[in-house]
Amino acid sequence: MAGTRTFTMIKPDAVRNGHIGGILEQINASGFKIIAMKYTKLSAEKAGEFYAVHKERPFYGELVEFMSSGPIVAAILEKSNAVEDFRTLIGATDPSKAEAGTIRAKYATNIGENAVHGSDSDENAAIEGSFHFAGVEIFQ
Ligand code: FUP
Repeated sequence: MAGTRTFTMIKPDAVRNGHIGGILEQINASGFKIIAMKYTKLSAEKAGEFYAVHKERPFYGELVEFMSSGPIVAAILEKSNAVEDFRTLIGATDPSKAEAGTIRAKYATNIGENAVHGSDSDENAAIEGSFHFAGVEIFQ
């Protein structure tokens, strides 16, 4: 059975461009409940750790630099079929290929600065949620 939680970050480009409110509104309107949330900033070291799976990719250095370039909003979201439904809501990694109306189509800058993160599996949703939040910071 698909899990009920996913993890998201509103990335530094979307925060800089004033889209926190618009993105959270769309997340809520799509039936996701926020059960943990914080406005924070990743150090380069923490960003590197979060994206360690991409370490060998050519864009890793830029990704780490970008993700530590300014504040982000991190959140755990709850909904049935959370991971898949949230990835549908955010759209393709490359915003030029994202469906019209998706969060990335509306708010992303380019493939590297693509406004939001969404976990790609239930397992990663749990790992990424614990990366940012202690159990006492999650409220159901
Ligand atoms: P997604 O699951 O849609 O966030 O995409 P990936 O896990 O494949 O990529 C994670 C992040 O790496 C993206 F959000 C942005 C960055 N990236 C690039 O900069 N260039 C690429 O070609 C692919 C990903």
